[in-house]
Amino acid sequence: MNTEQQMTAKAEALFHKGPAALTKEEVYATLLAFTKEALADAPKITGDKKLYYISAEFLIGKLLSNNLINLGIYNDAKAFVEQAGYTLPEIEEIEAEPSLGNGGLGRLAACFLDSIATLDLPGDGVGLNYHLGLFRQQFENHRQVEYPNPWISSETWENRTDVHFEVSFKDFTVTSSMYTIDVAGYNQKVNALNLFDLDSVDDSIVTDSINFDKEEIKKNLTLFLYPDDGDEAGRRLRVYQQYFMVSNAAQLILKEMDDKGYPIEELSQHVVVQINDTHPSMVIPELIRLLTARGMSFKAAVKQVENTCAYTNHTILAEALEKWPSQYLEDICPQLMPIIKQLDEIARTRSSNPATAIIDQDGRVHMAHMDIHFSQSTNGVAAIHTDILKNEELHDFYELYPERFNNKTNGVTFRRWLIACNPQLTAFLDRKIGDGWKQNADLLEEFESLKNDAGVQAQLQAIKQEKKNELSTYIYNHQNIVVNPDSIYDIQIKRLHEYKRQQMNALYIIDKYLRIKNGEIPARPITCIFGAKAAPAYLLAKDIISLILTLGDLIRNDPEVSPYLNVVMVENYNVTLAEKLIPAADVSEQISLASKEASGTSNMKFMLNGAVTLGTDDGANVEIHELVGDDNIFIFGVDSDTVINHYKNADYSSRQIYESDPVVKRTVDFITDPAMMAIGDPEALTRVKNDMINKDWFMALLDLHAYIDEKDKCFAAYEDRQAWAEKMIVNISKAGYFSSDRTIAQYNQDIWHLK
Ligand code: 26R
Repeated sequence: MNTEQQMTAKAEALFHKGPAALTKEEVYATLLAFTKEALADAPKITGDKKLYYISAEFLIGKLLSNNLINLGIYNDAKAFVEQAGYTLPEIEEIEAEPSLGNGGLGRLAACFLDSIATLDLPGDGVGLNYHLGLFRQQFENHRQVEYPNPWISSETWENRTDVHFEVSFKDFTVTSSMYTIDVAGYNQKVNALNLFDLDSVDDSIVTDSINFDKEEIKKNLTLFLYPDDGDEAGRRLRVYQQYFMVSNAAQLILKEMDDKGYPIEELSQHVVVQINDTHPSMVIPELIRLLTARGMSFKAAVKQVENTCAYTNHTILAEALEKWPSQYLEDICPQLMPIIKQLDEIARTRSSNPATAIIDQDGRVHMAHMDIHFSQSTNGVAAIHTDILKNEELHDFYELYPERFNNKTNGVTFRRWLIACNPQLTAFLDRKIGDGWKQNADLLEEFESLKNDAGVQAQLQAIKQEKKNELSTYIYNHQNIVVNPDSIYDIQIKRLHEYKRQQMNALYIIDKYLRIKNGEIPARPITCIFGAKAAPAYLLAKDIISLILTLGDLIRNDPEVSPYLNVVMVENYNVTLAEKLIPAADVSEQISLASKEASGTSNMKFMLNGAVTLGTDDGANVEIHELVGDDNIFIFGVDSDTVINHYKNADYSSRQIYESDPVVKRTVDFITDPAMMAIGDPEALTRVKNDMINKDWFMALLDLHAYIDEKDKCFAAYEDRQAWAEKMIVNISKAGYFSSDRTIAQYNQDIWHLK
C-alpha cells in the first residue's frame, strides 16, 4: 500500500466509509490519527548530550501541514484530501491553533524546535500547557475585546504521558502531568515539546471575558498565558507559573539523567539548558536545590549548574526585565530564597559593583543578573541588540564576563514560512534554482543571477498577485471588507506596543488622507493592513487599536478617499493569519524606534516572500540592510545612538515638534477631529492624542517626517515594476542567512556543543 492508500485505509477503519463519503472533520481526524502514528513510529533523536530549551511560550501554530511536510508525506495527504473532494487549506481550517505564545519570543522558540530537530540535534522544549492560551481578540465598537481561546480538544496533537512530578509551594504541594507534542525535523526524526499541566485546573472558573479568581492557584495555574500582571495577584500567579515550570523542567532533566545512567556529577557533560528570557530563570536555584538535596556540595552544584545553563535576552525594555520582590518568592517558593541569597553573596565576591548584584537594596531579585552570573553564555538576538547589551544595558556585566557575551541573530524556519505558506513561490524556486535550498538555505543566493530576467520577474509578480488575491478573498469572507487586489499591500503585523510605533503608521495614513482630500491622488491605491493584539491591561495600546479601527471606518465611508486608500485591521492576528498575510505583502513595515526592537522576525519572513522592507536601522533590519544593500530596502529615521542620547539627556520634547511643525500638528490634531470623534471612542482618541503631544516616549513625532518621505519614495518606486521585481528577487535571494537552521547551527557550535 502506498501512503495515500494507507490514509484511505485509516479512514475506513475509523469511519467505515470510503473517501468520497467523508466529512471535512472526518478527513482532518483521519490525517491527525495517521500523522500522529507516523510521528510515534519515527526515530527519536538521541545523543550523549541533550538540550532542554525552557520557555514560557511556544507559539507553534497549526501543526498538520508542518508535520506532513517534515515527514515527507504532504503530497500523499494532498492526494487523499482531493480524493475526498476537498483541498488541504479547507481541511487545515478545522484545526485549532494552539495559542501558547504572545509574539516574537514564542514564535522564535517554535522555529528553533523545528530547526533543532532538522539538524538532528537532541533537544526538547519544556513549557506549560496553558488551557486558554493567549486571548482571542474581537473588535466591538472600534475597541479590542478579549475572549478565552480554548484550543485543546479531544482532537489534539498532544499525548498525555505517565510522567508526573511533585511541585511544592509554600502552603501546598501539587502533582504535575506532562503532555508531549512530537516535533518532526525535515529529516523525519523527532524531538519532543514537553508541556506541564495540573489536572485540577478548571476552565469553568473563567467568568466574564477573561476574568477569573487569581487566588485559586490549584484551579488557575495553567489557565492562561501571562495572566494580566497589572495587579498584585496577577504578578504572584506569574511566579507560581514560573516556579511550576522550572521545577518540572529540573526534575525532568534529573530523571532523564538517571534513566540514562549518568551520574549527576556529570550534569554539564550531558545537559545544556537554554533559558529563554528570564521567565525560566528560577531553574538555576531549583537545579542547585535538587542537586544538593541528592548530596552534592553546594559549591559543586553551583559549578555544574553554571556550566549547564545559557541565557538569551530578548528585550531591553526596562519593564520587561523581571525583578521579583523577595517577599513573593518567600511566600510562594521559600525553598529557593536561601539559595538565591547565597548566589547573591557569590556574585558580590565576583564584583563589588552594586549594579551587578542579584538582590538589590530594595530586596528585589533581578532574574537577568542571576542568569548572567550563573550561566556560561548570555546572548542577544541580533547584532545591534547584542552591541547595546554589551555597551549599554549590561555593560557592567560585559566588563565582568566579556567571554560570556555573544550574538545569535534570530532566524525563521523556511518549512513553515515559505514551503507551507507559499507553495507557489516554493515550486517556482524549485524550477528556477533546484530544490537544494530546502536543505541549505544559502543556495537561495543563486536566484539573484536571474534578477534581470524579464520572464522570471513576470512570473514572480504573478505569484505575488495570486497571494494578494487569496488574501483579499479571505478578508472579504471574514471581515466583509473589500480589498482592491491591484492596490499596494503595506503590512504591519506584530504585537501592539508603543515602541513598535503602529501609531506613527496611523499618522502617515492621516497625512495621506488629508493630502488626498486636497487633490493629491496617489499613483496607485494603497491598502494599509494591520494585525495586532494589545495586552489587556495596556490601555494606550488598546487606544491605538481604536485609532486604527476608527480611521479604517472613516476612510472606507469617504467616497473621495476610499478609491485610493484603505485601512484594514485583521481580527485576532495569530500564526495562521500571518501565514496568509506575509506571502501577500508588497511592503514590510518594520518601523520601531531605533534601539528598541531586539531583532524582529517577521521582517525575515516578509523578505523571504518577496516583500521589500520599509524600516528603521533597528534589530535585524540592520543586517537585512547590509545584505540587500541600499537599493533594495527603504531605511529612515534617527539612529540608535541618537535615541540613546535623547534618553540619557532627557531632552526629547514631542510638544516642541508638534508646536513648530505644521504637518505634524495637523496630523496629530486630526485624531480628535469631529469626524473621527463621531465614529470612534472619544476617550480613546483623546488619550492617544494627548500622549503624543505630552509624552511620545518612543518618539513617533521625531521620525514622522522622515517616515512620510521614505514611504512616499517607496510607493513611487513600486511604480517601476521592473525595478521593484529586481528588489523582490534580491530580497528572496539574500534571505538564506535568516534561516533558523543557521541560527541553531551557531547556538550548537558556540554554546550547546551537542554531537
Ligand atoms: C515580563 C513580561 C512583561 C514580558 C515582557 C516581554 C513577557 C514577554 C515579553 C516578550 C519579549 C521578551 C519578546 O517577545 N521579545 C521579542 O523577542 C523576539 C525574538 O527574539 C524578537 O525578535 C523581538 O524583537 C523581541 O521584541
